[in-house]
Amino acid sequence: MLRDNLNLSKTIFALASGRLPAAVAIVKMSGPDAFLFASKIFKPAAGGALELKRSMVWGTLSDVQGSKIDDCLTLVFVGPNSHTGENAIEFQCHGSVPVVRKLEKTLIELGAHPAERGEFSYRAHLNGRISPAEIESLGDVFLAREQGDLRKIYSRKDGSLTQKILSLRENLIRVQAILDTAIDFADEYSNVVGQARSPLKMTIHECSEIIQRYSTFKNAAAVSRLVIAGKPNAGKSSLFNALLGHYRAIVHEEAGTTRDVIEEDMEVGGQRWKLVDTAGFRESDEAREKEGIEIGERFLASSQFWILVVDGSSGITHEEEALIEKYRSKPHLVVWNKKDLSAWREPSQKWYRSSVHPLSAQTGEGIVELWKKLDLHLSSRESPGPLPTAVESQRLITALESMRTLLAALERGENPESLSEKNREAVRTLEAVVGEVGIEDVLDRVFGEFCIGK
Ligand SMILES: Nc1nc2c(ncn2[C@@H]2O[C@H](COP(=O)(O)OP(=O)(O)OP(=O)(O)O)[C@@H](O)[C@H]2O)c(=O)[nH]1
Ligand SMILES: [Mg+2]
Repeated sequence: MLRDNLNLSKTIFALASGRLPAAVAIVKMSGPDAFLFASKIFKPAAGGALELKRSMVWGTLSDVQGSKIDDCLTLVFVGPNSHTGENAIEFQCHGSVPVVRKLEKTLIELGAHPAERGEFSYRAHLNGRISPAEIESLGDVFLAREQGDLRKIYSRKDGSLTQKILSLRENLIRVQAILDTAIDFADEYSNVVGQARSPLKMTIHECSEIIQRYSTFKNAAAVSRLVIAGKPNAGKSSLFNALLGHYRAIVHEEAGTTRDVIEEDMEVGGQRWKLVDTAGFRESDEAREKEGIEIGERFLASSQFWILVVDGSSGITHEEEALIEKYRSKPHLVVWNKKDLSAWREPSQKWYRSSVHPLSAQTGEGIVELWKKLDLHLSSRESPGPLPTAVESQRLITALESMRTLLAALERGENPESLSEKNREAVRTLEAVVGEVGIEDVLDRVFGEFCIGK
């Protein structure tokens, strides 16, 4: 555990950049001897020695025996004005496995220690450079899976969760007033206490929703599906490829090319979606193709959004009209494909009502506009409301438990004094949700999940 091993007199290092090999590797070092160690193995190309001043210097890295490791850019940060608050060095060398291994071996020989997960950030906290709440948000930035997550994390600062918690607290204060009345008017007990049930249940429901929001964020709720459907040869696979921007699904002039379902991740409206290419809908005797079509329709039934691709050069069929009718209530767009062909005709007026989009999946004409429409349609999927942090969500679980205890006691018909005490406890736990975050709160959760080098 980080806390037990922490020793600020040690100088630590870690590879802070991604997996090797890579164009560039960044090896960070921080601690009282960081500058000393760097000056022993790095020689500036311009001559002289490395200086202890905020700088970026090009030069050569060598091991302790003087044999060259790499040409490298060295960044010098002087404490306390550095990320960790200590003297810190960044070696930006070539992202080659032997270069980085040799550099790490050299740093160990000099007396530096490999950093633990989150140790740089922990030192930054101890040196007053970063608060536990900031560390926690930083942890969530690494957990984020889609661009929309970043917006939720960065907008926490607007205080909307605090506002929400305060309004829920108001509900409990109302419950308190009701319970206090019940103490004073014992003969009206059941009538008065009954009035507490509704605001309490509402508060419980809203707390559960906020908690759910964090667990959905952290555990990446099932990704929504955008299914492309249509009759064989309409150009579904061509559209699938055009949307993904590369050739993934096999496109062929022979109808029935796609036999099963192909899925790829894509991001629309700041969120992750699974784009699904299905086999064309039609009656088929061929067992294998039939299976593909059925799977396709199952996917369509469970999708959150779907696109019907119509071959605009031959027009819409009764089967396709029936499909729109069947899944009309599910959000969708109709793509009027093959606009590049001379046989292509504008859809008849009635189809405009269901958001028809003309394009050519083959030439790409109209794809950008389709993206814009999808962005518009799909970005409103988000559940509204602020995203709590892990600590807030944990504290909300405690508050929820105390509210549920109160509700159970209320249903059992406990005496109003005892209910009143339980409600006071619920108010306290709810107020604690937005209380200050201490380092102990984030220690296990954040540092355990941080990358080495962060
Ligand atoms: N001219 C033209 N041809 C297109 C367009 N889109 C698709 N095609 C052609 O239409 C044929 C069928 O395209 P696919 O994308 O395989 O159609 P599909 O709907 O996936 O077909 P199945 O998988 O068989 O159900 C291919 O020859 C494509 O090149 C388009 O916008 N313009
Ligand atoms: Mg296909």
